[in-house]
Amino acid sequence: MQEVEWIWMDGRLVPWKEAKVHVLTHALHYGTAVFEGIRCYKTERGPAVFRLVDHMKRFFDSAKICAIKIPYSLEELVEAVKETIRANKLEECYIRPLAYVGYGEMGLYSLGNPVGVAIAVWPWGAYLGEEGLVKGIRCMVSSWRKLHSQFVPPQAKASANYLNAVLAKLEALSMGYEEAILLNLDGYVSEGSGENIFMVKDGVIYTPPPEACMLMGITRDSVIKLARNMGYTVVERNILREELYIADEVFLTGTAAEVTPVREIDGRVIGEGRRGPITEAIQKKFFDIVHGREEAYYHWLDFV
Ligand code: PPE
Repeated sequence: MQEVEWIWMDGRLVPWKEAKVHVLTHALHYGTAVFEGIRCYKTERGPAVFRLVDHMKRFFDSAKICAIKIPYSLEELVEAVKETIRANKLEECYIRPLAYVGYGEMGLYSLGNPVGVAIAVWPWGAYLGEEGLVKGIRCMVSSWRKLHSQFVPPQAKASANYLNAVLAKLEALSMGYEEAILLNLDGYVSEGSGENIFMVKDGVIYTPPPEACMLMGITRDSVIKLARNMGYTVVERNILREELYIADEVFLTGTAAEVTPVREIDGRVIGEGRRGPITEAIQKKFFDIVHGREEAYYHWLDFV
């Protein structure tokens, strides 16, 4: 990863290399941490963070679900994000807020341990490759199932949940694919290892509903809204694995992945085997919005 100068840690900016924790930090042992992934884009009016307050609200919601008490207010962390971007003089970056149960007592009961908060920013290009954004990527349906909400809460962006995602991602790459799609315990499509999923069939856009055990993505929400504003019908309903195979288009959404077309799943070519027209239209609109070229969506931008 590309290092920058400063990381915000527990209320102050510390040099990148000094942003460290003790090896007996609770979260390292038990995954007791929550995080966010946010992007800041270059616009004509300077750097702008996409849906910063919505991401921070989800950060606090994730913490609440996991009984992690963040010792700052939402407003303080929103300001801390902007301060960190300014301090590092970045025009575009990825932003990673993290709240973790720190060093104190060992063992599962952790309510007495301090909670540490960090905000790191760094330049991060296309998550699934520049070529992937244009040509589409190849995915496999993972042999790992998506975590069920009766085991751990998928709607919390909790570090512990990501072992599931990491296993699926490693498997997909070891099999020569670029990304994994996970089914849930009911056998319906849930999401990608780090993205939500959409499919297009006969001009209608479909995406799994909240009960499909995925993270409620902010990019997913943005795409549903902008697609509806563009006149498309978007339906939230359960999707079967084989429906993906015969879809006209499939695409993934996420802060890191942005809007990435899928051109192949499990060796089946999706549609024409390249970025489909509806995916392209949505992707173009998304990039116009985040880069500040759409005044109607300025309310989604937080200028640094
Ligand atoms: N599902 C999962 C499991 C997920 O991790 C993400 C984001 C999404 C859906 C999309 O959510 P949103 O970013 O709000 O649209 N994944 C983050 C972490 C990726 C990583 O490799 O780390 C991200 O995109 O920042």
